[in-house]
Amino acid sequence: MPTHGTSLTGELRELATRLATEAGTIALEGRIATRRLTGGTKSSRTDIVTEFDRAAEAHIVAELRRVRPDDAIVGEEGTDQAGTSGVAWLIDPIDGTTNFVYDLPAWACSIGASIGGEMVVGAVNAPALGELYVAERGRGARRNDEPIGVSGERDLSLALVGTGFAYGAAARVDQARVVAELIGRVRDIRRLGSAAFDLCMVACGRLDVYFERHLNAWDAAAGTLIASEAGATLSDFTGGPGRPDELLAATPAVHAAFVRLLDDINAA
Ligand code: LIP
Repeated sequence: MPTHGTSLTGELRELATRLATEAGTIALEGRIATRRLTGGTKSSRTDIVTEFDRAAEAHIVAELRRVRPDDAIVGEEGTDQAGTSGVAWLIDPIDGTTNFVYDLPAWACSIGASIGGEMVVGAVNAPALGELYVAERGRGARRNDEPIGVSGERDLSLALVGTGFAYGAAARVDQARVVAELIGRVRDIRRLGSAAFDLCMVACGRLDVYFERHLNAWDAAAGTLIASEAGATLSDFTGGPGRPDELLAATPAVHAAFVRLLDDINAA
């Protein structure tokens, strides 16, 4: 079984970086060239998939199969390939598809790679903003190849908090209840529209906290590694291990206070 922290993780980092860049370019150039996007919906009428979600994933998968044919691959748009190498890829070709369709810039191509089930590389490319976030386990996180780190905020009442909402209306109503109860106890709320991008915002200190429920593994895989390598504390809403269904990332000094706040308002 390969181990991380070796030249293998360096190879995976370079591959994830290249493919996130190439797939992001495919999506961005397609968006610019296409006035009226075509596509369909998935879990609900608002859960959109476009031709460029599919084209970006197809490019990533074709390259992974060419360069590393024995790796496992799971992608949001349907790729589900078993592997024998111990390396597994989690792909969200366009995270923040609603923003992409509405021509809002906060969307990203997110690619994560794990070895033996442990995430070791993450790349999140936000091409409409010209920002590429990359992390390799144990080697920090970078934006456009410059080191990044979480904010130094220590006062929860001054924390800028990001969140998001599910595609199901009933879940969204409950999530909005939580936001309504916490908004008076933090600086403000931001709903940027892409979990991968939100996690990178915590990583670089533009958000102090990000929390969300009902994500998929591909939404969060790369971004959680980038946030963690940038110094964020990752957990679920109770302070236990984070997971896509209940994810919290925070600059360390306000993490425990935010967990207490979520408990106070019965968010979990
Ligand atoms: C999106 C997430 C976002 C969430 C949206 C949606 P998608 O993923 O990144 O955080 O609030 O509802 O799930 O569907 O654009 O890949």
